[in-house]
Amino acid sequence: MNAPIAAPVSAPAVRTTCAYCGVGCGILATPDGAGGLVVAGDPDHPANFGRLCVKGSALAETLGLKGRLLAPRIGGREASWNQALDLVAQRFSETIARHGPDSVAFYVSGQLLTEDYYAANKLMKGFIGSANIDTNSRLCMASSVAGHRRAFGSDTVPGLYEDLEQADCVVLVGSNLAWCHPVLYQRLAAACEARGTRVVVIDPRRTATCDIADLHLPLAPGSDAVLFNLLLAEIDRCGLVRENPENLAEALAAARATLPSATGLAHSVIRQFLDLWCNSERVVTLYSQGINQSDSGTDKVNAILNCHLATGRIGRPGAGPFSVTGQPNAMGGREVGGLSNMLACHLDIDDPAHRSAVGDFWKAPRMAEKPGLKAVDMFRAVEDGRIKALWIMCTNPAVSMPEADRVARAIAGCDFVVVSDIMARTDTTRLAHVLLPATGWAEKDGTVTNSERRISRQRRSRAAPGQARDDWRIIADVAARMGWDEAFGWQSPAQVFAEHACLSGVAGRLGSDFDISDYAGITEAGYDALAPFLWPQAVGRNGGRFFGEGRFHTPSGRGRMVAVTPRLPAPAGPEWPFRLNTGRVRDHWHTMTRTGLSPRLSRHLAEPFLELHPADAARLGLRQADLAEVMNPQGRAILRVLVTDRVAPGHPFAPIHWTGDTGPSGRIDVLVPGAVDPVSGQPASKSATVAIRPFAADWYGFAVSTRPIRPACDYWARAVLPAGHQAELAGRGQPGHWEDLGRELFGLGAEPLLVQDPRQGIVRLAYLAEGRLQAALFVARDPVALSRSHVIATLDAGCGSDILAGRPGADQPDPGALVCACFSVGMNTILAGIATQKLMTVEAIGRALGAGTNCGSCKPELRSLLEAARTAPITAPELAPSDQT
Ligand SMILES: Nc1nc2c(c(=O)[nH]1)N[C@H]1C(S)=C(S)[C@@H](COP(=O)(O)OP(=O)(O)OC[C@H]3O[C@@H](n4cnc5c(=O)[nH]c(N)nc54)[C@H](O)[C@@H]3O)O[C@H]1N2
Ligand SMILES: Nc1nc2c(c(=O)[nH]1)N[C@H]1C(S)=C(S)[C@@H](COP(=O)(O)OP(=O)(O)OC[C@H]3O[C@@H](n4cnc5c(=O)[nH]c(N)nc54)[C@H](O)[C@@H]3O)O[C@H]1N2
Ligand code: SF4
Ligand SMILES: [Mo]
Repeated sequence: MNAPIAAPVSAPAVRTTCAYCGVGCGILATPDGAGGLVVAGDPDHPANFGRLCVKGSALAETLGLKGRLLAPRIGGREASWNQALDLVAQRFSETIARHGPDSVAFYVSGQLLTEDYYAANKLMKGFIGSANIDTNSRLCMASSVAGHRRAFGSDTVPGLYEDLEQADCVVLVGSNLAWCHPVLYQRLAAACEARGTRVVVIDPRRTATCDIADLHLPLAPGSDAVLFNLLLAEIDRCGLVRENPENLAEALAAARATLPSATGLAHSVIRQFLDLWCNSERVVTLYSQGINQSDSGTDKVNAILNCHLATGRIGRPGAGPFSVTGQPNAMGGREVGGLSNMLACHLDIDDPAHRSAVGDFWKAPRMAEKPGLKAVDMFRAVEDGRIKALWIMCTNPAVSMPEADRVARAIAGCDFVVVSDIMARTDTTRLAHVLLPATGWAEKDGTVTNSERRISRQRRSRAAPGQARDDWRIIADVAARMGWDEAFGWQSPAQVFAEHACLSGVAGRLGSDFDISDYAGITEAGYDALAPFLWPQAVGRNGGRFFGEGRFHTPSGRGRMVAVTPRLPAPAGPEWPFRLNTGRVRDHWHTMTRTGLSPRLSRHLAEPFLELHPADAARLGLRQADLAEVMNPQGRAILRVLVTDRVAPGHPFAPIHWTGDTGPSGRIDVLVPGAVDPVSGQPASKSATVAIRPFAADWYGFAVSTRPIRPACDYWARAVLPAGHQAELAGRGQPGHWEDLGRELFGLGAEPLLVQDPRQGIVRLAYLAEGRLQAALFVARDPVALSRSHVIATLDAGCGSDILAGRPGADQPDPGALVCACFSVGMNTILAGIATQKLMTVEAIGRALGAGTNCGSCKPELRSLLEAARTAPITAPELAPSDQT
């Protein structure tokens, strides 16, 4: 892949917002005249000021029609919209009539736009009359929401992004900001450079984010509340308590009773952290899934909030707790009340006055009277038949839910399942009776809210493909067929937005912090032109920080501390001795239905893996690039071993992204139990206990092909390439004739070039057509060692039988594993540059090789290569398990 060079274009740029993470970067999308888009950062957007990370800048590569769901389907057969909508409305109405409103459910997503989300929530909570609508935000933000509500009396994020730039100290807890919120990370890194901001990373793993850390606390997983209780006790000891929140004495007593040992950290390291936090008036504690995704997640959140409440370091420039949201519209979902225990506009479903205000506004025939089922319980109710009709929108629970196999079975066994998605084949769409094709990013209009409460427009720049429709319209069409055409009679997303804004005014009068009633009368033109703005936005209230004056949404108006007695994860027992940490990689998004389409994004880490400490690896007899079988009573996965001391002994890490479609034995949530936080109902997705052993494959393979590869062996993982596809393979037993395996994999009948050394178990096949490489398979008894980058570069290019050597000729350099995705710069190229051109800094590498000069996402890796080159010659690939040469 060459560098992304903007083509000359004439059509005007459309201002929109990124499809991916909660940073919410502004994008300028310009039609390229050939059906595609050129994507650039919007220099005027206050979230990113022109920056984009690698995922955002690769958005244009993911917009093709390949794999899209282009027409409704019933039972696998294409159907008309009328047939599909009639069927959905009829089956939901019948089920409700026969079994009551709680016999149906919606499972939705923080990737819906606010208008979509508002429509779904209104239909379920006001018209069907159940609160059985929950969202993948339950797996993501629920503990933060619950913690905010306990502490502030409302789910309010107090701070702004600029606080990260104004702080003297930024503490990142359970957040891999460098990979998961890259542009925010770059803003922080720039502030460090400019004003020497001190950065602390609290994470059991040494992540790429540690690149800018002054201090890394590799605490024992789950012990965060211990650490923040120690901090609270220290705050008190130093006389830093400035405020008088509720429960101060109780929280302090609990804090004083907490012992440091459970953190597993050296005393001196804890001391440094306490001193740094206490001595920094301007301190931001930013947190994410390392806090939320825990069976004590809400307590962990409150242990953090306690420290900010006690010191009054909240809602002031450079000071405050900061829960960063993951999905592009996680915040919008909270605003519309998309969680089963919320109402709309941050109102409370348990409060009769709130229910009747919303009911009156909606002219609702049947308001939900009580909270509905939370995600894990919802799928259990699907499993045992209490839920008989389920509509899943914009999320892939057969992959991403804990107990994923059980969830998939539950969906498969449900009487009636509807899935709205943009893609035809996901692990979840496969299980649906009715599939509804939705428009995706760049094809739809609406709004999203980012982590700092900034509402931005997503704008359409392309026509809807096939028969795809906007999610809000699909929901409204079903609602109309269920008899509520008037309440769902919107003609545009602007009208939905205006209604939501109007309702927020009602909520504002009831004391809600979420009030954007200034926009209640917004016109189509106003909506088209809407510039990014912070909420609230109403008479006398606009934007800014919350709680700086010490007034909260609790009945007393004071902040509320929570006495936290840390609950620690039970030690892993002898049978399942490892605790499996899970999370994200730099270049993929969740279940990869979009990032998996981009060759550029698929090269960084092309295979599911298990990061394992060298001591564990030695004990288990596992070497770099071996396969490991990871199992527990719930499920089993097979993963490529990446031996690294970035993880602690006993605490391996695996990414969440692989699916039945890209790597079926890499589906990590089959191992994650359905244990949840008792307050928030959020699953503990980062702490499954597992056993690990070598997966004894008899053969390993690496394949490339210009056409899709169809593996059917014990282990496989595939990825797209610029000129086709690749797959890593492994199996037990001998797969008979290798030519047959080739035929099966590639669907090619032609005679391959073949070299074979049966004694060493080596087989190499290459299929050439007119001198160009169409497909190749490299098999060995051990993990296949060859130059993958060379083979990949040769695919669909001219070659001879020398391709079977699997490495470039002596005269050609081998670039090695991909590090910089934007400019396709490999690790060997960078190491060679460090060694021969004496490149000593990230900037020097950028000047000489281009790496790191576009989106900057790989800078932490460049720095660690520099560091490694300084301390020792590198022998094993540092990052990508897939390029063992
Ligand atoms: N590249 C990329 N970016 C993304 C996403 C993506 O899929 N890919 N997804 C988006 C979404 S929806 C989300 S929610 C965010 C998530 O963003 P993050 O929360 O930053 O990402 P994770 O990798 O899930 O987990 C963060 C860290 O928590 C650590 N951790 C595990 N257990 C503990 C613990 O007990 N204590 C502490 N302190 N840390 C612990 C892990 O080691 C991990 O490094 O990312 C968003 N951004
Ligand atoms: N073990 C473990 N499990 C986890 C996590 C973890 O850290 N560890 N993290 C959890 C978290 S924080 C999250 S957020 C979830 C994410 O998990 P999911 O939400 O399941 O993952 P996605 O791949 O983002 O699924 C989005 C789906 O919506 C489709 N889609 C995209 N755009 C549109 C659209 O405009 N309309 C419609 N209708 N569909 C669309 C996509 O094709 C895709 O199928 O995973 C959770 N699961
Ligand atoms: S940081 Fe990257 S993924 Fe997140 S919004 Fe910005 S460009 Fe998109
Ligand atoms: Mo998330």
